[in-house]
Amino acid sequence: MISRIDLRGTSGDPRDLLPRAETDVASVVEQVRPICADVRHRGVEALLELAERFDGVRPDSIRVPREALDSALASLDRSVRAALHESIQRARTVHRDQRRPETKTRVAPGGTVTERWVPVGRVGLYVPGGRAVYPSSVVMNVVPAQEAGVGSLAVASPPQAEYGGLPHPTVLAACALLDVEEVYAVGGAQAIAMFAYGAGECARTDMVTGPGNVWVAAAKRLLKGVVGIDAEAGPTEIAILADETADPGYVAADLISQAEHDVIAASVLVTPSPQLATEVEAELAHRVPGTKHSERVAEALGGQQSGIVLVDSLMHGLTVVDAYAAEHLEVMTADARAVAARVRNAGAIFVGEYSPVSLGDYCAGSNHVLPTGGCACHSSGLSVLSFLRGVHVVDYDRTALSEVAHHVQVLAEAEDLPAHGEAITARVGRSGSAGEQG
Ligand code: HSO
Ligand code: ZN
Repeated sequence: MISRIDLRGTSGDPRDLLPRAETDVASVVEQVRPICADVRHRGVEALLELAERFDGVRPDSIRVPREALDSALASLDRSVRAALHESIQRARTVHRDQRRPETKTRVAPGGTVTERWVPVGRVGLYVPGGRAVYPSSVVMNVVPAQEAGVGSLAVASPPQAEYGGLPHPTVLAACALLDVEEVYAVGGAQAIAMFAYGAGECARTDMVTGPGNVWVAAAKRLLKGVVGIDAEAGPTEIAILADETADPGYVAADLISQAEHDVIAASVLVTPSPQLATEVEAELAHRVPGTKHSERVAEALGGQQSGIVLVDSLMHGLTVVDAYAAEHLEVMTADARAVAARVRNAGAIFVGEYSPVSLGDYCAGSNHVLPTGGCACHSSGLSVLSFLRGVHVVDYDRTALSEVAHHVQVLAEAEDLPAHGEAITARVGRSGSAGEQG
């Protein structure tokens, strides 16, 4: 069911040989454009009509009433409540440590540059609905925003016909647990447009984050600039770098765990051990039929985006996983810590046999909103830093300005921007001596 890709004996950049999902966001952008324009011009009325068209239900109002949040929390299963609570606590512990103190650098006597970290003012968090109901994603988006000090925070999630036009009750309960009071029953591209332009009670936001399907990704691509975005989240990926010491049952269970998300999810094993490959194939054949979403899993594992990649050695495997830059990378090898320390490109790294991706999805304390599609070679997952801006505060006195004036004037002239130089001359005159200073 899962294909093999034999990279043994090859060298160089393996990217074109590796399996990868292709989601065509660009082709959807044109369909999303009129939706965004409609929300921009007709606001709430457009949102209600779009809900009817795409979600099959017209909510009573786009704003979820406070009572609906309270009652969702009151009727939340006790063990789910306890688990969400634990997830929130652990995420808070980790994300709190990501806060940055301001740094003040004395560049010259009388001249300082301070980097001040300022939270984004207002953020919109998108939480998917429908088949994927992820209260855990509420936690992973809200906690870093709150820990960054974002003052105003709204959540949007699609209205569900079976819940009378409200978002899924577990999503609402998670919002209530996190003290998020501003929640909208709006889904898909139109939710991103609502956050970008504002509509009715929902004031426009400065930034939108959160996962979503290809429509959400297309809306983010279209509205980027009007509003800040985190990333266009693609389908979930797991890569596992494992050697002959790995437990094939664990490897198979973890490949299946992320394949469960979507038929286009990617599960990739990279191993120098043909024996492990064979054992994992046997484990998959044994486990897939027994798992609840076996059809979806089988399609994901059998898709061209998944595979077992054979490599010459662990070193070769490291080259391959770095080139792949997986959203999640598990390292299940002898001395896994040392091997993991050599990895450069992955959204998150899971070390050894007791740190599976599912732990990170819910309760490790790490964030599960991570770069997909190879973006881990240049981007990070969601964190407190995603919601902070580093603002440079430049503070020079007259002496400090005089001391460097000549260099500024020379560079201004070199760029044929003499008015730049004149802004300095107006203050400290034309300084010739700085040239001798070097
Ligand atoms: N693995 C997903 C996150 C998730 N898993 C949510 C379960 N619920 C993408 O990182
Ligand atoms: Zn997951």
